[in-house]
Amino acid sequence: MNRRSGALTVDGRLRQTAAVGLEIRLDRAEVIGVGRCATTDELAALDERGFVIEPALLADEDVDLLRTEFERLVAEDAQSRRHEPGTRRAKATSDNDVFAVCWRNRVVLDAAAHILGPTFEVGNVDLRDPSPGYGEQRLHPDHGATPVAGVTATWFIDAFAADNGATRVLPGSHRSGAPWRSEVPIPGTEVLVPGEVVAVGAAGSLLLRDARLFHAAGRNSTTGHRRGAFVFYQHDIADGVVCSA
Ligand SMILES: O=C(O)CCC(=O)C(=O)O
Repeated sequence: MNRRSGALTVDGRLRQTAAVGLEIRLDRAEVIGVGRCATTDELAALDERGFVIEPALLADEDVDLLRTEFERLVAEDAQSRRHEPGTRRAKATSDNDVFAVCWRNRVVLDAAAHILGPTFEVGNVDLRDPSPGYGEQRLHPDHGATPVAGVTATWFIDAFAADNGATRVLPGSHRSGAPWRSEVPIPGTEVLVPGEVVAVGAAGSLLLRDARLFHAAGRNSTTGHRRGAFVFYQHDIADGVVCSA
């Protein structure tokens, strides 16, 4: 099913006709894009390692607004603690003015065009906050059994650190696949897989990754928040594109 639900009109305004995927054409990125363009080094890192971390890309004022809006959306969602046990989760739709600063970011739009070509879709913004003592996942890509081209932007609404459950990534796994066979149970969460990198950074930083890259949230071993916002760019965004393991 084609979940495409909106498009940019010729004058660059958004035409939204339903939920989920919103079509973006790169030639309109100059109109809707916020901030600087991606550099060739960033795009090369995305190709080679499958991810790149951009420190403190968002201004502190924007991060403050995102935190407030995050809390509002979680409070508004009666199911926020039921989507994934031990976490608070909610969604911001693409018409949410506060989270537009995330999905319209020019570095991310350029990266999506680099991987997907000049036309692609962006999904809702997924919000996730693992509660103290929870949140660890198994390594997984952002697709099901069949690899799907895409880019996922993870925005750090709080600082991501090794002890609060920062995302773990397996460099190069977007090309090689996981280093285990599918019939072998995916390694658990307590033991790091050799080569894993923990994506840490200050609030406002961005983890940009190829959707095929194996990654996992860590456990939040602190008493604080580890709020993150996830934006998915693929050719055809289906609802529930996040594959939590
Ligand atoms: O919270 C994270 O760091 C990763 C979340 C994730 O990959 C997921 O929920 O599928």
